Amino acid sequence: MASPAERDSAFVALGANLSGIYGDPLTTLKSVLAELALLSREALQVSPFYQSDPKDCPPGSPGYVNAVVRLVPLPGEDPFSLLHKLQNLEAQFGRVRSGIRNEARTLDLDLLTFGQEQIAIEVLVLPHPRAHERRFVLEPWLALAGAQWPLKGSTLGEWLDQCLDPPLVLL
Ligand code: PH2
Ligand code: MG
Ligand code: MG
Repeated sequence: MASPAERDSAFVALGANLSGIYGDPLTTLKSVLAELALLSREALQVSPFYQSDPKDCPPGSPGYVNAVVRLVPLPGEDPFSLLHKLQNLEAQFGRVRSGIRNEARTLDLDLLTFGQEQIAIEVLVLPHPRAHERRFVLEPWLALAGAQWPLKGSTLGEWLDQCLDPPLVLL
């Protein structure tokens, strides 16, 4: 059974590997926290910030800064309305999409989970389909209270133990 904290939480992964209008990647991620707080009924929980090697990115891609936050969605919010707001924030923070897979970006906001919702359609898959194989997601996520992989099988900690990605650098 999911605890109330798990039922009510949405977890969002933050990433950036390009400087933008708000400054370098770390400054960008810190700046967007104020905007994310407006999408939460409770105080945002924020993981530590980490530097990570680019994974599955075009050759020569810059290193990333990553973190995970927990928010409690506003009344009436659903996964699609929250996704839309996250995408608007990416654009507000200078994200440009040229269509190249995993190209460098000023801001990436990935919805990892929304309560216990399971969705698999083209625009949104929940839980995030690659979260469990990425150290840059698992490690910050595990730093937050209520973090739990919502599907049967492995726990977040077990996914992290199995993960072969290189270590992150704590910022
Ligand atoms: N995001 C990706 C692809 N690769 N690598 C790191 N280290 N951090 C990311 O946030 C990241 C990535 C796709 O969104
Ligand atoms: Mg991403
Ligand atoms: Mg994304």
